[in-house]
Amino acid sequence: MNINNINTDYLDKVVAGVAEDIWYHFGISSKSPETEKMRSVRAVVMSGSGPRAAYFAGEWSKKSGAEIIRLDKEERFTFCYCGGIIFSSHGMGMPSASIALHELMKMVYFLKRGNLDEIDKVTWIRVGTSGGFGNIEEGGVVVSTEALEMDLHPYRLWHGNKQVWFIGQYPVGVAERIAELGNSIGVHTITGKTLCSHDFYLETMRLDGAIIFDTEASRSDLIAYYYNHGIRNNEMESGVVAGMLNHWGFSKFATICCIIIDRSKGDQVVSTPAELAGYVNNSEQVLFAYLAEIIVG
Ligand code: R2B
Repeated sequence: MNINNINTDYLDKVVAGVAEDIWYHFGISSKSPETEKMRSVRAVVMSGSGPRAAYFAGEWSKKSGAEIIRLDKEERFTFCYCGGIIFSSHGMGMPSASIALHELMKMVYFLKRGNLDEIDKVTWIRVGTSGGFGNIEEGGVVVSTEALEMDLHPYRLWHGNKQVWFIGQYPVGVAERIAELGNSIGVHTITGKTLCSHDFYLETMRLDGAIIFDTEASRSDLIAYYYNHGIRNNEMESGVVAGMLNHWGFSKFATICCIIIDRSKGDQVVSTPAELAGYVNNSEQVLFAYLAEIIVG
């Protein structure tokens, strides 16, 4: 872990009980009694949608026999704790996901009483949906090796008039192991770079938004350009996930996304609800295979 990049001045006061940290968007604080039941957290699983986070917790409860602690406040994020795992939603897009990440990282620091070795043992996994860039069919799964924005540079933010840069790399050993497990259970799983966009329509070169920048030809050219740079899928949160977790120096984290549309074929998600459920189920199976290995095995 990189102690210089962690706001220890503030977080250590919270650990000591001198300050109360209110994790406002989750409706819980460092003084809430629920925290005592979450001290043995070993993984944080994040998904875009709240119902999906709750569903994951339900599945983990069936497998582990552990009870689910579910927080009442759900208008921003859904949060469940079950059997050593926090299951949380992060909403859509990097501004939303960054809020969830700040509060979840602070929570983990508090739960592990600021012990960096214990904090680093926590594995972070985002599981989501994405568009594929050519060599992977709908229902296949991509595990990110690096997250890049549309200019092929990693996540960055403005601080005043300066840009603050983050690192987009994912731990390769984790990504490769997840892909190996995915393939071993019959889900076509590849590793590759992920394009992380700020917009579902324009930045992703769609021609079906309210505003367009592209033509069919420019879209095809751009998809080929990204593919040639190692991009295998596109979603909207992997950049901030890698950026913030790398900043603290976590060693184990991943983004696992199923493909719900082949972007070289079009823009509209035309799969039926049953087909979509099947695609999403593939990423869930890969997730649970990995959780079984790191938590149970
Ligand atoms: C994948 O799906 C969402 C957009 O439909 C977004 O959160 C993402 O990354």
